[in-house]
Amino acid sequence: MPNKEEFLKDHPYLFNKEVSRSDFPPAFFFGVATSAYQIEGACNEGGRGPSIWDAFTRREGTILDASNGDIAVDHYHRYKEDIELIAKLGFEAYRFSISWSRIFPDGLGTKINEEGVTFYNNIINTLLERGIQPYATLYHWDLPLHLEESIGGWLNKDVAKYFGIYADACFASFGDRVKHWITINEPQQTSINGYDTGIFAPGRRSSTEPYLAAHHQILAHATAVSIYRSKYKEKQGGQIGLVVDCEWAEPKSNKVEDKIAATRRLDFHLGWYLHPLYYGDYPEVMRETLAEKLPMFTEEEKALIRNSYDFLGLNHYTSRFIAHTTELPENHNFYRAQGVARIDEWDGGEPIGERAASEWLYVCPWGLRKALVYISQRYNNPPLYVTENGMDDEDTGSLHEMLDDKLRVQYYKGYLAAVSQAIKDGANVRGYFAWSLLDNFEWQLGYTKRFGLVYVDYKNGLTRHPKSSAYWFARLLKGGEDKKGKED
Ligand code: GBH
Repeated sequence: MPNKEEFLKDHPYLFNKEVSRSDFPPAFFFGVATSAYQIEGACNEGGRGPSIWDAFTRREGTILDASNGDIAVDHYHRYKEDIELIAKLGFEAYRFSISWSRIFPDGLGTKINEEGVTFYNNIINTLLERGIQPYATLYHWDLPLHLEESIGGWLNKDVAKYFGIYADACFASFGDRVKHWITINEPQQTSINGYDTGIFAPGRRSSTEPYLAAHHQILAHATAVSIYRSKYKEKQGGQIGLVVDCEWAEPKSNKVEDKIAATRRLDFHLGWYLHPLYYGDYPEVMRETLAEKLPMFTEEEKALIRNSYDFLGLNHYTSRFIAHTTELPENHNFYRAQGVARIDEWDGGEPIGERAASEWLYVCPWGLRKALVYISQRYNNPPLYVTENGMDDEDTGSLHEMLDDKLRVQYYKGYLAAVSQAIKDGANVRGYFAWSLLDNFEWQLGYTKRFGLVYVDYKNGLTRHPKSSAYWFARLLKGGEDKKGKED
């Protein structure tokens, strides 16, 4: 492992006392992000059909606190109040996701559900009235349950066709006002956690299915992009892209085998999706390692997927040291395939960064700069957005304590400084979204972890209370002018 003191000497930007708006280009903007299943609730209202997460959360033992998103934080009924909050804090953009089964309840695309369209029209119109730019994600993990049950969901190639029909309906209904579209959020999580570790819906454990689920997500993405470009882009003048997630992989040592292992890890995580979108096929190292497990693209499909994005989004939270290894975990096919060890401490045993509430999340701002610069250099400097970045707290303290989220303020200071450095290094980063506006349903961890800038009081009518970090952003965005709340 690297020596902490020596390593951090090379990262002086982290020790800037404050970041300010002037550290970013004038056109750079700040937003907040959410996703439908995590906040909306109203699972049986407005004609919504069930999704795979409704079914998964009902299976015993899947969710830490046995909860679900039936009510979530009731955003479906409180969207006006929530958008009011976004405006009050001074954010200029809002990234939300559309629930596929609110638009097409059975996913097949035969009959559009007008109540679902009205709900998202209300959101979009309310945002625009407040001068907030909508960034819409078409898929944040909530596949219509009927598609899972009737055709096998992401394991069936036809899912790409149905996704195309759904995307088309969204472009037609909302594209006069939505100018930034994200097809799929973190395809890697659906592939690995949905089909390898099984901790996410649909909860399968297989050594081959993750590669099929990924393949079909790539085709679904490219199908939607091709529809947007041929039918809507010219008229509507918007942009469309994909959001990938990536933990930064820092080589454990200067040894060649560790450096190669770190690059291999990035190829398995980012390259799995970005190589097809850029070159038309998977990274060579995945073909070599996975052989016949990795599906093939036809020449026609290669032409469809190549260059199928106007921008890329990166969701980034944390980093690890990576070493070459041949001792591989038994129960995790994906790590076995990669031949890497993932290390969370410095030389001497100190954690790689301060631990957030989730076990996987350590505060390592330097990794975000490296990840952005890596994507820029490896994929020909595309327009980039940080589409998620944030940390969680354990749900322990009193309301008063939970609102004083000092570590989150530190987190954002460090990570924003890292974004500003990446831009100075030449990365074409155009905007940044904090995850998340509200405390919400954190998937397999239920409501036990809180990622919000705004506290949601689950025991008292789901009332919203901005945390110190929210006021910190408000001051940053208003250029230092003091609003409500106090400095940490
Ligand atoms: C994002 O994924 C999601 O887009 C968002 O919906 C979510 O709320 C946010 O993260 C916070 O988690 O349990 O050790 O196997 C980021 C990628 C995927 C990282 C799930 C952690 C679980 C790791 N995350 N993963 S583990």
